[in-house]
Amino acid sequence: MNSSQEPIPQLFKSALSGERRSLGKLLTIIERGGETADTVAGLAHQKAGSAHVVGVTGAPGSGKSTLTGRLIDLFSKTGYKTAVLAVDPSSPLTGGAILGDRIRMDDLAGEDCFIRSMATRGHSGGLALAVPAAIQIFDAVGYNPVIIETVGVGQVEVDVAGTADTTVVVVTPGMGDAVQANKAGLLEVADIFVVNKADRPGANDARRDLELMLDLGHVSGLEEKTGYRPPIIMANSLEGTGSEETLKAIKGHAEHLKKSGSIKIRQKQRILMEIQNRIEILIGSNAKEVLETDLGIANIEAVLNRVISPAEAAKLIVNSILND
Ligand SMILES: Nc1nc2c(ncn2[C@@H]2O[C@H](COP(=O)(O)OP(=O)(O)OP(=O)(O)O)[C@@H](O)[C@H]2O)c(=O)[nH]1
Ligand SMILES: [Mg+2]
Repeated sequence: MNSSQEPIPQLFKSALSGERRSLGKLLTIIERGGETADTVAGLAHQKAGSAHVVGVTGAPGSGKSTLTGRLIDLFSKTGYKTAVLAVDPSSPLTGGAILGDRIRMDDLAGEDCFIRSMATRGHSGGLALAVPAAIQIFDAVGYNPVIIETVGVGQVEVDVAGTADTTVVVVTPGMGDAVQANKAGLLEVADIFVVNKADRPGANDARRDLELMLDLGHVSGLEEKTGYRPPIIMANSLEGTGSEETLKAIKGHAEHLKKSGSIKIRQKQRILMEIQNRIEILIGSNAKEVLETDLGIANIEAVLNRVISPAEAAKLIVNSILND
């Protein structure tokens, strides 16, 4: 049973019929993880598969939420129901921005959009499972596109962004931001660049840096293979300039993915990553229990008696579980 004591299928049914409170409850279950979360994710998986997933990533404070708010507005004007998942970094330093984000985005949000932030609560494994599950739920209940906002700092965030159908990387003028983004591995995952805060000095330099890096091929070989070059858009998201262009670029990239067949590759990539994460978590979380079984005890003995090494013991145990 879940905390709300409502059966999962019932919650799911009312979320499907557009009940926002039920959708919120399902997302809370997902966030908590465990078997119940897997049940919800399983139900969602059956109905998902039509939403376009857009990753919006970039340094803290670069304007991701402000831009996302603009995009929500534009999408809703053209009849799209947008869902936003703001993945909060677990760092207490940036934690204060969460509320601000929500208020800013909520100002622009109406009935036809759903905004949710999700915290890592310190365990990255939780995020690795909760984000794809949340995407599936939004998708299943009819939101399209699903926007994932992440701070592009850690590997998990880059992974989340990298498995979106379309990844928007936000950079700002000054302090070699474009170069920093390159170092963080963000250029490789970018399908669209937005130079935000273009009202500030140095915006053209940032644009030039990005063009140069694109010319030098610091971006994945995708460009040659598919004839797609990530556009660079200048934006002032406070005023809304550049957001129409960003929307067009997202639609253009979606079209490109469909025509080139790459959309299937991206979807497969996302599923592969989820299964891989789940395997790692499954194996990892069972490691301690396995050591308490006969198999574990026998191998520990063998290591203690110096018959086999710890590395050999671990391999023997894992192989024997996999062949079970
Ligand atoms: N001058 C200027 N300020 C902007 C622009 N876009 C956003 N801001 C401001 O920059 C600050 C950060 O904006 P957010 O949208 O919260 O940035 P964020 O990337 O979502 O921040 P985190 O989620 O905390 O990483 C806010 O004070 C915004 O008002 C812009 O185009 N120009
Ligand atoms: Mg934000």
